Amino acid sequence: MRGSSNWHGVDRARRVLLACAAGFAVTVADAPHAGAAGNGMKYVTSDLRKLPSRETASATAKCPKRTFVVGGGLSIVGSNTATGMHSSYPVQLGPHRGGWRVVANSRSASDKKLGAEAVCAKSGRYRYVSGPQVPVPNGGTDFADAYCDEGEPLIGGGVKVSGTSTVLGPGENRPFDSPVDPDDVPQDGWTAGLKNSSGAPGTLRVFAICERTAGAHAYRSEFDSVNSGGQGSVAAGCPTGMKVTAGGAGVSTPTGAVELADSHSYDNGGGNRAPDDGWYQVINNESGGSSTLYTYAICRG
Ligand SMILES: [Ca+2]
Ligand SMILES: [Ca+2]
Repeated sequence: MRGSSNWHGVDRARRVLLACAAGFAVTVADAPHAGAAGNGMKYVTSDLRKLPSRETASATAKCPKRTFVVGGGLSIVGSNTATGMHSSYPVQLGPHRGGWRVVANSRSASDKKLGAEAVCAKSGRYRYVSGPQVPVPNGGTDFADAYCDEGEPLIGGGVKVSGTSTVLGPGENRPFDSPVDPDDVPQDGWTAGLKNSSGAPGTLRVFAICERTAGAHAYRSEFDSVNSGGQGSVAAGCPTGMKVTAGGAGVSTPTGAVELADSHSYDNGGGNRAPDDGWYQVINNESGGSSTLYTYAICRG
């Protein structure tokens, strides 16, 4: 089965409690010409880095100075079901520079390469919300969230998992819809889940990037089923005239039954060569049955 849907997933009422209880670290960034968010987006990719056999490796894409990181992702060259996402999250690289860092897992017998992508806005005002660090004991599964304030819609988000185990990585990583607001639009925050089977304690942290300027936003999802034992991908496109700022993935199977892999923006033509047209996501389905992958794209006019 394949198609479009409303935002999948049952959002957890406990998120509201978490948002109230947690001491979020919040910073606010103002552009030199705040106000007119416009349509200016830069898509920056890092140099390819070696992803050695049976190790983790990281890559960082740097936004141009005085732009604002709003999303990002990773690519694995020569990816297979033994390579996947460990972490993918925004970073501050200097007083006026942000970027996107990714960590990839390899359980593969051969070396691969990985690259990071950063999506950078040339203008606008943003709030960067770092959710609480959630401990996930060995053998356990837990979730982490970061909330945007009402009236400051989500424009991107990411996830950071601790450690260097090549079996650690988020089982979902996506925007979500608050259970208490009246709509079913996932503009309220970012969430991720981790099943820890590494043999050691782990932690999970989620970041939400929230837009403080007025503007048009669209939240899109597409889904398709992925067979057991294989890799599968789903692309979610933005409406004509809008540009993708970020994206993520949810799955129908329990967190940890599938591994997230490549996750980045893509170019569908549309009059330019910029990868501004939507979000592309790959999963490794190691569960015993088929799993449905929901790819999410956040788009801005
Ligand atoms: Ca909502
Ligand atoms: Ca394009």
